[in-house]
Amino acid sequence: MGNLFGLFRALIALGGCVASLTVASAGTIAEARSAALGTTLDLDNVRVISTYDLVNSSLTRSIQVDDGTGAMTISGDNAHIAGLLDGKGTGDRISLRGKTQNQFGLFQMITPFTARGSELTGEVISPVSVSAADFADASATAEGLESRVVQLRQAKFVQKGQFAGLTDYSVVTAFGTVSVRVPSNFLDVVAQAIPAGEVNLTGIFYQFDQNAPYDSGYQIYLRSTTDIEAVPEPTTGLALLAGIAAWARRRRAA
Ligand SMILES: [Ca+2]
Repeated sequence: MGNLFGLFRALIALGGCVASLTVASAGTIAEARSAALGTTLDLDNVRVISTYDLVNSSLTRSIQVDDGTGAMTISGDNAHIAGLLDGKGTGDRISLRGKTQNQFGLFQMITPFTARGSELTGEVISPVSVSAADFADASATAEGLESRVVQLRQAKFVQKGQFAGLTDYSVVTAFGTVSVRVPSNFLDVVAQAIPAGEVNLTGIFYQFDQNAPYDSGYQIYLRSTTDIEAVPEPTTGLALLAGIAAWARRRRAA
């Protein structure tokens, strides 16, 4: 029995060697995107930018990574993702091998994964500032923003009440309306009050599009209550301006 097990392991190892010979040369996220879908390839030294579990399942999850060429989502069983992270988190770096996939327009890397290393670098992730135009159908910027941590400023929810999981919301900005999704029932934002006033929203730039050419369905995926920041009332700004004007008048008069 022990010998059989040993043989089995040897065969798996051999399979691994054979597979490694057929891995397409990649390295960067841009190279992964330009390869044919379903290609097994390497991502080298990509930065983990978000580890919030946005998959509505207790068994599978996703994370987002970026490098100098783009960002992407990595999806798999909890154990597989934990293996890739190897105890590291947001701001740290990982290298991996996986298979590319397009799921409803979202470019991803899926199992089988091979963890190829990780590094504790603790970089600070700054959200990329976006506006409503970035989310428009056939937007020229959307694919480059996909899977990035983004921030949409001065947005107001159309809906009232409480957030529910697996639900789309709309926010109105000065430059148009954007779709915001609570992608899972397991997030802390579920059952929290939908803010009535203006907010700055952080989240993941996501796509859900069931039809080729996959150039629509862009949304922000909310991850946590900490992604919602209240914007001070406009009157505060006006009061400040009035205060400065009064000070200037006094200064001139002095
Ligand atoms: Ca896409």
